[in-house]
Amino acid sequence: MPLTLDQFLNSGAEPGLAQLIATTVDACAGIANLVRRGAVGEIMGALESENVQGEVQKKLDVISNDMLLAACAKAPALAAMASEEMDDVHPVRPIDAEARYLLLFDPLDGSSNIDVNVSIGTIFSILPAKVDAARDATAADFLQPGRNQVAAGYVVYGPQTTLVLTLGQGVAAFTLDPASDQWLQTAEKVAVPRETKEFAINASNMRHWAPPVQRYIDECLAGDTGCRGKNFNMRWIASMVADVHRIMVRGGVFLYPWDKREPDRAGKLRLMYEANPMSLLVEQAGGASFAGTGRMLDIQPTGLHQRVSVMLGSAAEVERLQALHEEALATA
Ligand code: P6P
Repeated sequence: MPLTLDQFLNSGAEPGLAQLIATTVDACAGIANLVRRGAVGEIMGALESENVQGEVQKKLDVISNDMLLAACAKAPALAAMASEEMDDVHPVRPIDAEARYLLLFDPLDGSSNIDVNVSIGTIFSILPAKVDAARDATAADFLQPGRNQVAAGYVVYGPQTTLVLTLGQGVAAFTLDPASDQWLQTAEKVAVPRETKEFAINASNMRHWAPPVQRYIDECLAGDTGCRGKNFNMRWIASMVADVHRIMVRGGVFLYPWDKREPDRAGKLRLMYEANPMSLLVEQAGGASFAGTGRMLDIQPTGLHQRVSVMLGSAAEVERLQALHEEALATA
C-alpha cells in the first residue's frame, strides 16, 4: 500500500509544519475540483480587475487565492501569507514559538491556459519566520534567499492531480486518488536526469534575448550538425508548473530569460513564489537553477513580487548556460 501524504509528513516534518503543508495541499484538492468543473462551474473567464503584476485576473485566480487564504489561516504554525494575487503580506497571527512559518504561493500558475483546458497549477513555498518578538510579520520577514525555504511544492491540475514536494531531504510525488480522495505517494525519490535533449522556451521572443541565451538555443537548434553533437526537441506549454513537472519526470531545461523588451525588468517570472520553490525542488532532485547572474537560491530578494530570469533543469544544460554567460561577461 503506497504511503499517504499524512504518513509522509508525519515522519518527515515537525507537527506544525506537517499540518501547514497538509492544510495547503487540501486547499489545492479543492482548487482541483473547481478547475475540473471548468465552464460548468461558471468560473471561467477574466475579471475587470488587475493584480499587483498589472495582469488581468481570471476568476479562478481570485477564487483559488481566497481558498488558500481561508484554509491555511487555520494552521496554528502559520504567521503570515503572501501571494501573487495580493499586493501586500497577509498577517494571520503574531509570530511566536508556534506560529513560526511564512507561506507564499502562486495560487493558479498558468492561468492563461484555464479557458483552453491546458494543465495549470498551484506553487507554494514555506520560509521560517524570525521568532524575535510577538509581532505581525512584515514583507521584510519574507525577503529571504530561496535556500532558506523549509519546504516547497506544486500541485499540477492535469490529467492527474499531482503534488511534488520537498522538505529539504529529496523530492517525493503524490497523486490524488479520486476513488479515496487520498494523496498517495507515487514517487519516493524524484530525480532530474543530468543530461537531456529537450528544452522549453517561448521561442517567439528569440530576437529579444541576451546573446548567451541566443547562442545556447542556436546550439540546440543546430542539433547533431553543431557543437552539441545531438538533436534537441522543444516543448512550451506556457504553464510553468506543467513545463517544470515534465522536467521533474524526464529531464529537460526550462528558460524564461531576461529580454530587451523591458531591459529594467530581470525577467517575467516571480522570484519568491515561482522561481524559488521550483528551484529548490529542482536542486533537491539533482538539477540546477541559474538566474543569469548566479545560483537562483542565493539571490537576496529586495521585493515580494520581484521578477527574475529563470534557467533551470538538467544540470548539464544549466552548466552550459552558466558557461556561456561567464564567457559573454569575460569578453564584454
Ligand atoms: P508566455 C504563465 O502566465 C506564466 O507565468 C508561466 O506559468 C509560464 O511559464 C509563462 O508565464 C508563459 O509566458 O510569455 O509564454 O505566455
